[in-house]
Amino acid sequence: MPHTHSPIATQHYRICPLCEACCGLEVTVDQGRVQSIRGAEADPFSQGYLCPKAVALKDLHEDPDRLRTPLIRRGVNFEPASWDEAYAEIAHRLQPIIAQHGRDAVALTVGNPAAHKMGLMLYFARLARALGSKNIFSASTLDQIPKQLQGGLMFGTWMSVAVPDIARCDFLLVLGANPLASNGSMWTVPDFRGKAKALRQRGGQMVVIDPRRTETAEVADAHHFIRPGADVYLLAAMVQTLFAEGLVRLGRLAEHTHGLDELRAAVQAYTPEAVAARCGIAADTIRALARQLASTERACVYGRIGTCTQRYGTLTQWLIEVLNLLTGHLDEPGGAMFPKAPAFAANTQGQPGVGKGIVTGRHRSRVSGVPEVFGELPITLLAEEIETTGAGQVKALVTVASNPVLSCPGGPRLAQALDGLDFMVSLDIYLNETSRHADVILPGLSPLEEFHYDMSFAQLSHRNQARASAPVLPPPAGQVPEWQSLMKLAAIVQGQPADSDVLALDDEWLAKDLQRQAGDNAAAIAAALAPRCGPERLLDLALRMGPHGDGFGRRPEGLTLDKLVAAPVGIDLGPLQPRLPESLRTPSGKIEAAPAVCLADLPNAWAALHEPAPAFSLIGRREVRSNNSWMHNLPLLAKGPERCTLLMHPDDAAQAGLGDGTRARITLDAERQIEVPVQLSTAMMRGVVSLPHGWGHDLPGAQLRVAAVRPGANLNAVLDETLRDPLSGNAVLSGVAVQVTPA
Ligand SMILES: Nc1nc2c(c(=O)[nH]1)N[C@H]1C(S)=C(S)[C@@H](COP(=O)(O)OP(=O)(O)OC[C@H]3O[C@@H](n4cnc5c(=O)[nH]c(N)nc54)[C@H](O)[C@@H]3O)O[C@H]1N2
Ligand SMILES: Nc1nc2c(c(=O)[nH]1)N[C@H]1C(S)=C(S)[C@@H](COP(=O)(O)OP(=O)(O)OC[C@H]3O[C@@H](n4cnc5c(=O)[nH]c(N)nc54)[C@H](O)[C@@H]3O)O[C@H]1N2
Ligand code: SF4
Ligand SMILES: [Mo]
Repeated sequence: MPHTHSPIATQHYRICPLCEACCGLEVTVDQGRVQSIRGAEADPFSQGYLCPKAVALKDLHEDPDRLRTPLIRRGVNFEPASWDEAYAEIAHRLQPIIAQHGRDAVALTVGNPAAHKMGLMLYFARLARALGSKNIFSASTLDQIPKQLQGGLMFGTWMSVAVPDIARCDFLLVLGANPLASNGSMWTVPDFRGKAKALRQRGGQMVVIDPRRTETAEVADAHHFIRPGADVYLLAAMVQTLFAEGLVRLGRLAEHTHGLDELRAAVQAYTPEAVAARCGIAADTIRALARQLASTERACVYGRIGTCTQRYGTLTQWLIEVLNLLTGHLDEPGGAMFPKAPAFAANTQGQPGVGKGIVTGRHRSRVSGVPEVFGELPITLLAEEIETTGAGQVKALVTVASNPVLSCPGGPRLAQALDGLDFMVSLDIYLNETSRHADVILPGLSPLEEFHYDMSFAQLSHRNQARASAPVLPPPAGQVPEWQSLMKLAAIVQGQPADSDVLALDDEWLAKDLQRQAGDNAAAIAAALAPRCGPERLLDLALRMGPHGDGFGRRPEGLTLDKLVAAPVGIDLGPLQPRLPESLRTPSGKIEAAPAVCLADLPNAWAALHEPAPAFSLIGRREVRSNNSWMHNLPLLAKGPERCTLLMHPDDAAQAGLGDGTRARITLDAERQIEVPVQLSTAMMRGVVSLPHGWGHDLPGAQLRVAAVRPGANLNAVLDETLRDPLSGNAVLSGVAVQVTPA
């Protein structure tokens, strides 16, 4: 619902789409321009909190480098084109590739911003379904897929993710996460600092396990360094301790749990003494952590990206939830609880308490034979699928809000592979490191021009809530919303003409979905959803069919999108409530405490226990004024000290002949080296160095004028794309063995 420019300043409520905290913002607009951005005090969920990135939404909106018109490659240069020309070019180039080489010849990638734009997320799924290619890739396999696999294996859906109930927690054990910088992940928790402070003020404790004494560790009661990649050993030894010391108490979940005997047997050898050296944590400390967890009434273990992006990422996620389960902290107030999202949550659909569970490996990648997980293949395989000739070779690519040249290990190899494609389309708001390889670029709207609802993050919120925000500013005349571009692509890959009517097609697809879901009621539901279309119509449908919804008249007091939009800053749905066994969707109707694939991988960890420590382990980090690869072009965030620095302990640096501000060369092998400035830090564990990702903005052909001034170096140019967690396919981004020498 675009506004017209009003002569007086107007205030608009807006949920920030830049990270998982989903803060409510108050945006003041005057004469069609953003005047100010503040935290919305009245927001029941974020209560006025915001971070500096929110204010940069203005910079993003006004960024002259942000694309506002489609681009078509003509020779070496891009030229602006009309939407009709761009779609016609796509149909003209893509359809023959599909006709000649089949559907698998077209690959899709989708990136992180899609999780923050409902139109991208819903309609990427439409495009993937229409295309029917095996070659679907996403940032999930650089990130949280081990967590999703664990939730699926233990509880039955890919979003069966339990989050810490921090408001009632008295002992929070944090591994491989730095919410003070990241503002939380797979856990929507605005103002983590305030909530951690409150936890400590009521006498609770927070303990952080991390190879770096992070900003989060600084506000904790204790911090323990851990050797990168050793979390599986630490956690297994904590589980072993619980069994050995008789501290296991499942409480009411005992009758709903499968596999305790297998679990006990599997961890038997993992005594604290056996793993202490590998972890770099004393056996007594490991036992004390297990005891504290068991003896604190309201406690929770939380692990995030540092615990996912490892060889044993899935095992690590499994053991974290096992600890919560065995100590009676799963699904209990103050522990790890399942949110009940008002829309789109698989664990609120179908029969309560039992379901189909999840399956993996329904197909395998062509070159390396790696199994599919959650319908996708590891994005680290994309380069080889493009490079390797033969039937099924990837010849064309559509990237959707993804920048794998910077975000994926082996970035330079992938960049070269992209040049070998017959055709590439990027849906992106910038001409950047990845989209510069495209033949056609289709831009999206500024976030301030779009309706917003957090499909994923309502499913991960520390408190149940429903919030949506209307566009703050009208989109420029003629600009096409991204869901319509995705719909157009869906039509094109199905062989329909480039001038297909996407609105009619959207109606048609919805009608088919409704027919499947609602049978005889389909027509009545479609009528009730009118006149909305696109993502907002799908949201209304999901809300009304959801656990708080009006059920199209069955519960007249229930939620609808109209009601949500009418609530100025959203609706608080209260603290998290116990949901087990109702939220289970496993075939057994039980919590699977010992999934077979985890039991089968655990001996591999044991076999690797005594692997020697490398000279240096390279890990990543996040910084509050940065966000993955794409916010370095915003002046407000780009200013300040250099951020792409290698943190290194002073003693390690001295031994390596490096000093503060000198340049280091990081070497993986002969082909993979980068140079970066050193920043000395006693917060680093000895033998571990830390570099942020998302940098390396000096590649020719990109148009990021602010970012290019201080481009930084691409961490993923030294990481190895062949290293993965074999269960989930997630890339190993942490704890990679490198050499560090003077440049
Ligand atoms: N070494 C290392 N690598 C990592 C990580 C790490 O910790 N270490 N972290 C990983 C993680 S967790 C993630 S999520 C990935 C992220 O990986 P990606 O999703 O590939 O990368 P982003 O940097 O988020 O880039 C998003 C792209 O979307 C574009 N974009 C932004 N907004 C919009 C929009 O509204 N519409 C469209 N169409 N495009 C938009 C940007 O211009 C950019 O090209 O990186 C991963 N890579
Ligand atoms: N400001 C900002 N916020 C962001 C992002 C951003 O780029 N910038 N990115 C967003 C995205 S896409 C995501 S996925 C989230 C991620 O959110 P978080 O998971 O909180 O991510 P990080 O801040 O990278 O914290 C990971 C921590 O793991 C530690 N670590 C590395 N290796 C190991 C290990 O082997 N074991 C243990 N125990 N710890 C280890 C690192 O030192 C680091 O402190 O952040 C989101 N929010
Ligand atoms: S914490 Fe995240 S959601 Fe909140 S204002 Fe900052 S970037 Fe936006
Ligand atoms: Mo991420």
